[in-house]
Amino acid sequence: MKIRRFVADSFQKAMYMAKRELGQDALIIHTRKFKQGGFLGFFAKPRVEITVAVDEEMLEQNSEPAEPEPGADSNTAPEISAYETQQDEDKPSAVGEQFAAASDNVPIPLPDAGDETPAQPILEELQLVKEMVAEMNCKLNSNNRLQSYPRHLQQMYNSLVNHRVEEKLAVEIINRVRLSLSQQEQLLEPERAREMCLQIIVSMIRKPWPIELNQGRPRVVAMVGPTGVGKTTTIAKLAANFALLEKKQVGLVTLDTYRIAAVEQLRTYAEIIGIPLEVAFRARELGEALHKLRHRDLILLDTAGRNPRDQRQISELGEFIQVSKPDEVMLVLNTNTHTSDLLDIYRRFNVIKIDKVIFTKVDESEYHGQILNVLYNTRTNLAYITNGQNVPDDIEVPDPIHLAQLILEEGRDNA
Ligand SMILES: Nc1nc2c(ncn2[C@@H]2O[C@H](COP(=O)(O)OP(=O)(O)OP(=O)(O)O)[C@@H](O)[C@H]2O)c(=O)[nH]1
Ligand SMILES: [Mg+2]
Repeated sequence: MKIRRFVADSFQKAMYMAKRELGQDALIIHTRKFKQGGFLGFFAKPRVEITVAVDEEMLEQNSEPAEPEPGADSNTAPEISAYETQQDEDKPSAVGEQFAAASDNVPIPLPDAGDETPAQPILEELQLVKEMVAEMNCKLNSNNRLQSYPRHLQQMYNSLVNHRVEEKLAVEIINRVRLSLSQQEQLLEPERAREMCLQIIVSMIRKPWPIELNQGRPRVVAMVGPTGVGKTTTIAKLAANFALLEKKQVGLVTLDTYRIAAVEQLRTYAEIIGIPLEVAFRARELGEALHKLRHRDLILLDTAGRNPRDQRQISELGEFIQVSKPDEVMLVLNTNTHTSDLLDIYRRFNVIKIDKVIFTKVDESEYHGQILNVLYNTRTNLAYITNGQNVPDDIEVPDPIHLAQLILEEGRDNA
């Protein structure tokens, strides 16, 4: 696979150049808008970069020069301000889209810079609309393209989408499968395509990263998240596993003093496991609590469930996090939540810098695509998944292959 970048002053011009260079079958795998040049942040020109992948076989077939655009010759062809070529198999890409017809649009000529005619804002708006239409065309084309793929690739796409993998991500996965197989393999080897698809999902999930203890000082881990997602139960599971199975010295601190029952909930677990629990009402007490537990191997910090939409609550949580300076902050997410909400929760909690995520209540969720969507979109590592109410059993460091199978194969049942 060859990956190339094209930068121009509009999406359309960049697409035109990519199409002329690489042919109709190239895939847009990423688009980005940015500003270039200017002085002290002023007068910078808006630029559009598209990253395009093409099968080397296809590139050879396309070595014939593409038909010139109507009305475009070497004099009228849009200017490319930067052009980069790169061979990079592993580079993560955001959205995989085919763009056969979209680039057929002829760019609207914009007035020269400095031309302050009243028509300029209208022309710019029109240009924007054309770009949006071109993007929508890309999406439509990707769906049309899918229909021309071998049936098992279409089924794979349906499985992913049925399993709540975002459509654009499912398209990207299927396109990556296609690009990594020869045409013959694509047509005749469905099992090979399935294995390739699993491999691609595994690479998107990445290696899970559970708690690793420090040498000579305690590892401090804070759990944060919305209300009722399972923070306290997850802490109890981790504490029991580290203390009873791995024979480590564990200590608990709770900052959740909003509800009496919350302290009692954790105290009950601490007593059963036989480990100390400190309660901190204010930042000063948090410092004292951590000092008391300084000889422990692991200190787990429980926090009150926070409404991600309440900035005051989030910044109050941030103050506690600043005082305790944990080695890692884990965002606990309920798997049974829509991707858009999960991403919103992540974005709002990430004000306090999230290091890893934990997905709880996997047992209650029929679908698992949300896990992939969040991990891929946020590029955050998964630490654990929990799959039941039993302490300490219902927690595990997920096996990415098993997770990928759940995402692909349970979806297939529903296809
Ligand atoms: N089915 C299922 N239930 C879970 C899981 N983890 C936690 N729960 C349940 O979810 C409920 C809430 O759990 P808590 O641990 O109190 O949640 P929390 O995030 O600490 O809640 P707040 O402190 O109130 O924000 C309890 O009934 C738990 O037993 C899980 O993996 N699967
Ligand atoms: Mg709790």
